[in-house]
Amino acid sequence: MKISPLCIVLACVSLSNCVTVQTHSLDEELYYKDDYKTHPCNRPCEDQAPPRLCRYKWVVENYWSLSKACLDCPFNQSDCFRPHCVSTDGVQRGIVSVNRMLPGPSIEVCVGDAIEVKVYNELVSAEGTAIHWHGLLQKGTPHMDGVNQITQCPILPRSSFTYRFKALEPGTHYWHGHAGMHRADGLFGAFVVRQPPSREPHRSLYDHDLSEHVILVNDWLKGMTLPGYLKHHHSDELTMPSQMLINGLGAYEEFKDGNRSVYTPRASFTVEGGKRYRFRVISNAVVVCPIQVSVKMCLHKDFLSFEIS
Ligand SMILES: [Cu+2]
Repeated sequence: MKISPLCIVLACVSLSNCVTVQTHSLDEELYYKDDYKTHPCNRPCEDQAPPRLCRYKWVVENYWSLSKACLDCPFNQSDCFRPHCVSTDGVQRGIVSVNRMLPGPSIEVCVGDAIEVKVYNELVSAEGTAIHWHGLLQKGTPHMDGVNQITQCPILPRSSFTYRFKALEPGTHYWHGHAGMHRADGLFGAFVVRQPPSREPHRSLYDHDLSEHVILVNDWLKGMTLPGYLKHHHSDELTMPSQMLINGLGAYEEFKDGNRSVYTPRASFTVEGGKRYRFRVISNAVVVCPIQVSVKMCLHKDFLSFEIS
């Protein structure tokens, strides 16, 4: 059992949060790059169907964009989609990630499902962390809201904490780190709560509501946020984001003889002509908000694709 001195001083709202933190040994399988599309809770929501228990294992780490896991990315574009390759805007920098993904794993469930997320803190920076479930009201489970030092003690380094709550609010939400600058350094992801078509007020407006049509937008610095924040507030220079990322992908460009020759993959979304799609848009803006989103349509022979910038 570990209880940080700070927890005691601040008299945590729920002491049980402190005592359930436990040390652990990490299992390699936790580093598996989970494909959210195959999670059993990501399913069509049906009337009368019983709710499910939806479990996730997350490892919060300091990690690196364009790490050696990326091999020849961005020069070989397929390498950019290798497990644990976080290509972002093509600029190498430290990040804070869940399961070495950016954005982190999506949670996609049906309304009423029970959520269980075991979060391991493996930050080498020895910082505490917490995960907030943005948009979920936590009725009956306020101690699971994930706000560091307010509703829980931080999850200490080399420790874990299991969030357990019900997804009671249908809609497009997201989760994010709620300690230090973690949210700005990559600790965020989608949280979609669907409901049966009979209860979905917008159901008549679209034919498909797909995982790959969730759009997560965030502003992105060239380096870790803390030095940028300090520079912003204590020097004459403002630290403004160099890029916007869409689903973790951004615009690295290398010019040779005046021509763009190399670039990291951009987010693209494919739809079929004549069909209507629901797009769920999430902003994890930290410095720059509001965000303006524009859509560039590309008409191909038998399908339509578009880029968002
Ligand atoms: Cu939030």
